[in-house]
Formats: sequence, C-alpha cells, structure tokens
Amino acid sequence: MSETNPAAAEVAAPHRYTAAFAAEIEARWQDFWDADGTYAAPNPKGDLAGDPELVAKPKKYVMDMFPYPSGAGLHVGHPLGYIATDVFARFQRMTGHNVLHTLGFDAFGLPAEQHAVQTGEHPRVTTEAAINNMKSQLRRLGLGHDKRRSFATIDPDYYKWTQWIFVQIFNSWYDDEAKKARPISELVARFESGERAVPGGRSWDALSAAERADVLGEYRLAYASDAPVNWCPGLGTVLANEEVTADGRSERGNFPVFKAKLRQWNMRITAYADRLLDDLNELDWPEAIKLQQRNWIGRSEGARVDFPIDGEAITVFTTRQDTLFGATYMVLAPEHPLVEKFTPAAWPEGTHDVWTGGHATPGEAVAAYRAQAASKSDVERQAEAKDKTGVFTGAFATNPVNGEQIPVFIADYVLMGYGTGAIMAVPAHDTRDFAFARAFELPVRCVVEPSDDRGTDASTWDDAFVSYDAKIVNSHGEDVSLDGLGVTDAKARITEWLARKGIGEGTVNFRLRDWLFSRQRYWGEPFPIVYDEDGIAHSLPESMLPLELPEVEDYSPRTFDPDDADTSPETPLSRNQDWVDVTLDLGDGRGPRPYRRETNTMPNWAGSCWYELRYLDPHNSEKLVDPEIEQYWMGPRAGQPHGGVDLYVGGAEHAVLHLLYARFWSKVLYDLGHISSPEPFHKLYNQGMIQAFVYRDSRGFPVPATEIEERDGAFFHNGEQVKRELGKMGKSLKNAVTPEAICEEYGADTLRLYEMAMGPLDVSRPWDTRAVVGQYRLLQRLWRNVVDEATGEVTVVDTEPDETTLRALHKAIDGVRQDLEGLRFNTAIAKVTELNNHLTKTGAAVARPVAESLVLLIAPLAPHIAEELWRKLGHTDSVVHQDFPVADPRYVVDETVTCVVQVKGKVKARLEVSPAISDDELEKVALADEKVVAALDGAGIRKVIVRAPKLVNIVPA
Ligand code: ANZ
Repeated sequence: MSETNPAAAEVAAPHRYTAAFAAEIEARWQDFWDADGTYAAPNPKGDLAGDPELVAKPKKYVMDMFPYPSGAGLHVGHPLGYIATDVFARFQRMTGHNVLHTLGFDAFGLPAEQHAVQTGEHPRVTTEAAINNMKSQLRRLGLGHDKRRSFATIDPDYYKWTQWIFVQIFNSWYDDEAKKARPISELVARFESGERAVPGGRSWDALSAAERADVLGEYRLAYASDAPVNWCPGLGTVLANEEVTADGRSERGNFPVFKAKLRQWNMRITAYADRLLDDLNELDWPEAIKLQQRNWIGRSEGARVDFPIDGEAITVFTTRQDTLFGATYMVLAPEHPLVEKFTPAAWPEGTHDVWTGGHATPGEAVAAYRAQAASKSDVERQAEAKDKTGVFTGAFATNPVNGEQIPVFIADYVLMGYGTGAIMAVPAHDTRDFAFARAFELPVRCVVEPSDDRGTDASTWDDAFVSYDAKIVNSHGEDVSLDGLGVTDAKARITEWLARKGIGEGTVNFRLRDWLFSRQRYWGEPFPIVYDEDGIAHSLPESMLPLELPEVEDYSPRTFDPDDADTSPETPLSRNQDWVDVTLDLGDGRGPRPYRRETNTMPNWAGSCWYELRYLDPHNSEKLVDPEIEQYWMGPRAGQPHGGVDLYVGGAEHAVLHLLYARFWSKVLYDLGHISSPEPFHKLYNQGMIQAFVYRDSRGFPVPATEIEERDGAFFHNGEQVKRELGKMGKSLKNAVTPEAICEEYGADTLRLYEMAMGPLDVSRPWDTRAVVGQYRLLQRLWRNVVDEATGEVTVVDTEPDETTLRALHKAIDGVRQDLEGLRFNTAIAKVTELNNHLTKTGAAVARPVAESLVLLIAPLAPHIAEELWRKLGHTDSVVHQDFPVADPRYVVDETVTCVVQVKGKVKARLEVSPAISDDELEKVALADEKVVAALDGAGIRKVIVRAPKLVNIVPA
C-alpha cells in the first residue's frame, strides 16, 4: 500500500477493503449461511428431504479425506484440500448441480489414547475439545459444508453402524463361483443339504457346535485366527513392523520384541483381490495411485509344482516354471511346517561343511537357524543387499522334470506368508538364489540363453541372468522338452505337462494379505462379538448395537517383565469384569446365556471405511443408509459404471490402506445388497503439500520462523546466522502458521485465494507469509472497481461495456470455467486478476454486467466478498446459487496484435499477443521467446522497456 499511515488512510477511505472490514463481513456472512442453511443439500426423501427443484438437478458429491482432530489444531497447510473442494463445490452449485459437501471427523486415534494413559483424562473429552476447536477454525475459512451431515466416528450413532457392518461381514462368506459375498446361512444350508461337501468329509449333522464354528471360520469374511505378531511384554502391546528396530527391540522404550501367535480378528480382503484389481480400470484416479494398489495386491501368474520327498511332496510356488530344469536346490521358509518332518537325525554322508553351519546334527542346525530368523521382520528378511544366510536340512527332494536329487535348505529370504512358503531355487536366473548358491557352493545351471556374451557355462558368471525375453536351453527330459521355446511358450508347455502328470498346475498368487483387524487398545470401536461357554464367537443382534465403550479406570495396557516371552497382551477392556462377562439373550432361540465379550477393539481404519455412505443419510436410525438416497448420490451412471463419490480429495499417503479397505467394504455391502455402488470413490485427486521454511541454528535446532531477519539473502536469529531449508510445517519445527493469524491480518478470502494461487493443486509448494498480501491487494482492487472507498456507494454504471472489455470479460469467463472444472485454481485466479487489472487500468467506472460477472467469477474462490458485493449491487439473494457466467463465443475468439521485440535496438522477434496483455506478462513472453534467447546468447539483462501490447526493448548487460 502506498499509504504510510494506515490510520490516516482509513479516514480518507473509510470504505476501503481492510482486514477489519473483511473480518466483519466474513463473520456476518458465515452467520447468514448457517441461519439460512445455504449449503443444505436436499435428499430425495427422509429427514433431509428438501427443495424438489434442487433434487431434480444432476448431483455432485464432493468429499475430503476427513481429519483426525489433533489437539494441536490446524496450521495453514491442513486446509489446502478443504479449500480446493470448497471452491469446486461452489462452482458446481453455480453450474446447475445439487452439491453434497460436508466434513466429519476421524476421531478414534492413538494420540488421544496416549494422552489418556498419561493423564487419566477420558479420550472422548480431549477428542471432543479438539473437534470443537477444529470446527471453529474451519468455520472461519467460510467452507460451504452441509453441517447437518457432519459426525465423528466416535459418535455411538455412527459406530453402531460400523459395528453393524462388521456383523454383516462376519456373517458372510465369499462364493468363488458366483464371485461375490453371500450370507453365511446359505453356506450352512448347503452343508446341511449335502449340496456342498463339508471339508473333512463328515456330515454337517455329525459335527459339534464347536466343529461347525471352526468350519465356518474358514469361510467367514471376518474371522479370528492365530496370527504372528510382534509382542512386546515390556510395553504390554503388539507392535507394527515399523515400530520394531533392526535388532528386534521396540523403537519406543527399547524393550525386547518376540514373535508370538495371537488370536486376532482378520478381514478376508484377499477374497476380493481380483475384483479390487479389475475395478481399478473403471476409476478416475491418478495412475500412480492405481499402480501402487496394483503392486500392493501383487497378482503373480505362475504355477504350483510338487517336488516328491519320502513318498510325500513339497509344493513350491514359482512364476518361472519355464526354468524348472535349472532348479538345483530348494528352500523352505524356516517356519515351514514340513521342516521337522523331513529333517533326518544325522547329516547324510559327505555333507558339505558350509551347509551345516557348524552344527552336529540337522536338528540342531534347524533349531538354531529358526531362532535367529524369528527375531527378524519380513522387511529385513527380504532386503536384497543382505548376505544370504541359511542352513541345510539334511533332506533331498526330487526335481520332477529330470529326477535329480536336490538338497533342501531353510533360509530366511523365503517367507512363510507368500505363495506356499517354499521355492525351487534357480540360481542362474534369480538374483537372490544366485547369491545364495555362491555362498553355499551350490551348482548354477543356465537354462535361459543369455543375450549378452557371458556364454552358457554359469559356473563362470558374476551374477544371475534375469530375462523374460529369451530362449530356453538345456531343458529336456524324457517326455518333455522346452529347448528353443520363448519364456511364455515354455511356461505354457511345462504347465500343461505338470497338470497332465498331476504334479502341478497353473495358479495365480497374490501379495495381498488378509487385513489384521484387532487392536489391543481402548479407544476404538468395540467388536460386536461375544463368546459362549464353548468359546464360539457370536455376533450381537442389531438391537444390541451400538455396543458402547465402558468407562474404565485405567487406559493403559498391562505391562510385563520385558524378557518374559510367555506372556500375552491384556487389553484395557479385559479388566472390566462387569462389561466383559454378561448374560444375554441373543434372540437365536437359545435363551439367556453367559457370554464373554471380545476385548480387542477395531483398528483406526474401520471408521473411515464407509463414512462416505453415512454423510448421505446421517440420522437414519433404521438403516446405515436408505437405498434410494444412496442410489441418488452414489449410484452407477453414465461414465461411472461403479458409481461413487464424484470427487474425493486427500493426501497421496493414503494410496493403499485406507483406499483399499474402503473399496473392500463397499464391495461386501454391494454384494449383500445394501448399496448400489461397488466402488466408493469414482474420482480421486491428491493435493500437494504446503511446505514451509525451517530455520536451524548452528546446533541444528529449529528456531522460531517468525523471529527470523533476512539481510542480503542471509537469515539471522538474535544476530546469529541460521540455515534455511524447506520442510514440513508444524509445531516441532517452529514454523507453523495458523489460519487464524492470516485471517486476522488479511481475512479468510485472502487466505483462500493465496492457498489456491500458490501453484497447481497437486504440487507441493512452500508457504510464504510475505506473499499473501498479493491476494489481499487483488481483493482491494476488486472492491475499488465496484465501490467508492470514500462514500461506500456502488460506482458501477448502466452502460454497454466497450469491445476490449467485453473481450477481456468473456475470455476470462471461458478460461475460469474450464479451470475451475479442471481443478486448476491457480490459473483461474490469474485470469480473474487479469480481468480485474484490465478494469482498474481503464480507469472508467465499470459497467454493471461486467462488475456482476466479475463478482460471480470470483464467488467460488472468495465467497464472502462476493456475497457482500452482490448485495451491494442490489441483489437480495445469496450469490451461492446464482448461475455461473457463460462466455459469449463471439468475444472469446482470439484477437491479437503484433508485438515487436528488439534486442539492442534491432528487431529480433514478432509476437502475436492479446491486446489486453499486461506489461509484466508481455515481458515474460518476450524473454522466453526462442529467438530472443538466442539473440541474448546468455548475456545478462540490464534493462527491459515494455510498452504493452506493441513493443518490448531489451538492453543486454
Ligand atoms: C523359481 C524362479 C526362477 C523364480 C527364476 C524367480 C526367478 P513374485 O513375482 O513376487 O510373485 N518365491 C515364491 N515364494 C516365495 C516366498 N515365500 N518367499 C520368497 N520368495 C518366494 O515372485 C515369485 C517368485 O518369488 C517365485 O518364482 C519364487 O522364485 C519366489 F528365474 O521360482 B521363483
């Protein structure tokens, strides 16, 4: 601002757009919107039914990944996505859509629980306080949410349905023939009638209740099983792999961690692997995220092959059955259940010293190696660079293609949880097998012809030759030969041969594992499961939901002697006898009986697996969502064969887990007929991150970013020079900027514009508080183009705009429309700015239609000032539901003028530019021109004289 004395300026211009004025109108309009229900999106029926005209419009469902209500509140980085969806939603409202946009809270979470453990304060209390704080922070931004639809996942009214969904999943199985989930009662009926054989061969009638439960447990989509976990007695809890250090101790507290088997709930997501993969093709998601999901699901086509041993067989999974003739040894995972069985009492005659690991007997060697492997995580075991370790089991198996006896090893690079937990090793053509073979002096046999000049004598090679595009060699047996075939043909031929012989078959293997669904925590959804006296799990009837969390004295898990591996977790819920041991009538005809409740809780992911459905019908006490309402907002339609939310915005860090789990639950609910959309999110968009500068002192500690002085490009804190780097924004790095601070200095509209103008939405960008003022000035100029700062009167005139202005206007309308639809908010703002500057530059009073259009153009981005100006322009209704301007094509076609660019006074280029181009823009275009760059030939620039739109004169240094 040119004024040096703001107070004086306010006297001269009492109606200027200032921060104080912005604060006043913003609060006023936010109150108005709340009272008016401006953002209420009507449902076709039910308690949120409304305006039939709006319901009749095409729907747009715009959604954010909802936040965890952290006690620290929001910094300016958090709302980037929320502002973006808000702008988009507003634009959609103005282009004839019934728009659903709201925001809830993902409120079960570890921080509140840890706080509770430390202070004894109920996590609900801290969580609700955090929610309220965030709500008021978000309200200040002027987000157009339908607040009637907001909820938190900790609300019993919400988690009742999370539990209900669990019950549906528990009571269903995946029918591989129909390729969908069905009620488990249908499976029971088939077993009863004999239509389907009961595994184990007995009749259903002959099985005890417990045996039946075990059989069904093998089918249920939610099932309990003994899962290997990282158990840390010292902390009293099970840890994720990432929480365990390389030497097998807890990251937090440095206690020993043991591999233990624990009864845990799982979700059979693997049943859906194929559908989760196939349906990705129909989704409008970033390719990078689709790829991550595909890799995570990890579909591998290969074969299972039996290697005979002692009258039985070890089955391997391989993706390279074409290399069977090159298999010179086998490896089992150390935990493989057959290891003991085939391990002989003594080393066979002539066993190589390096194979025994220095142990006297195979039994000893195996036991020692198993203990060593148990202390490592799967990630460490798979590390490529790692030295290959292992030990011979003393056993030999037969390679079925050539009858060769090949040694069987155990080694930790083979994982029990993948394939069959056993491999045939082909050292010539697999990098890990090659390293192992060299370490254990095992034969390496070339069966895939190298394309380089190394030759086929693999004993001389330095590394494996890995290729899918080569010829098979050295591969012929009695009745099968693969020699000369390409990989694909060789695979087909050997697979057919294996199948004919009954020793193998083609198979598909997935990397995807079932989803471990139990947590030993307090602050999560209780399982709607009770166990009867036989230990059989029963789901609670709907009438007993929600099952609420009990009040407890102590939120911490019980801890044990850190070295005592024979302990097991005791969850906070298990200590509440009154809650755990109950007598219930489950309505199953068995009458009241004693039961014990499940005392684990669900993982944090549960609540976010289906929240898009609850926003639709948040108060429905009869159903999770009314089918007609679900169909209206989510159902399949042209271009969206699987239905889903029209736009879902959030961080790329949720590429797999959350998005995969939510897709899985949708598919189960779809299969069971509860919803019409098998996919939750049709279009996904990942916003970038707002980064911030971190300033570190000489010791490397962050110092407060607000206390930094900049001198000649160097940075100082209390006189000491500090280093600047780009990092995350946050309290710990002392660089957090709150939205309140920016709102107070400039207003929410300025903050919104700044965040949207910083760069393309999907790109990360550094926050720069000093740059915010640029958007503030835009709003001030906009205000001045419509309102007299001295009198507060509207200055627009009822005249026809001139031709240049009409062209500038319609080009802006055309561009902004496309940009807003395409989420290119930064360029939309540039176009609004250009138009606004054009009006400022003409100096004349703005024609009413131009002013009105300008206000409508900026309304999605800066809704408060738009409402205020709209009102000032004489309208009595809100700007929110006005029609977005439509460009008149006559004025959009480009009219250009020729601009001459001179370097050292000589004409070097002629540019066709818009007559409305600004000096700045023209200078940029000229300096970027190829011929100009060539003419300058790397010389610096002393001066650029610009006379837009006709002349640019460059004086080189
Ligand atoms: C023989 C072979 C020869 C293999 C060759 C590879 C190359 P993806 O693509 O990830 O599915 N494998 C199988 N089960 C394993 C386990 N439990 N732990 C570690 N490795 C395992 O990989 C499949 C390949 O990984 C399989 O094909 C097997 O090695 C190995 F020239 O069999 B292959």
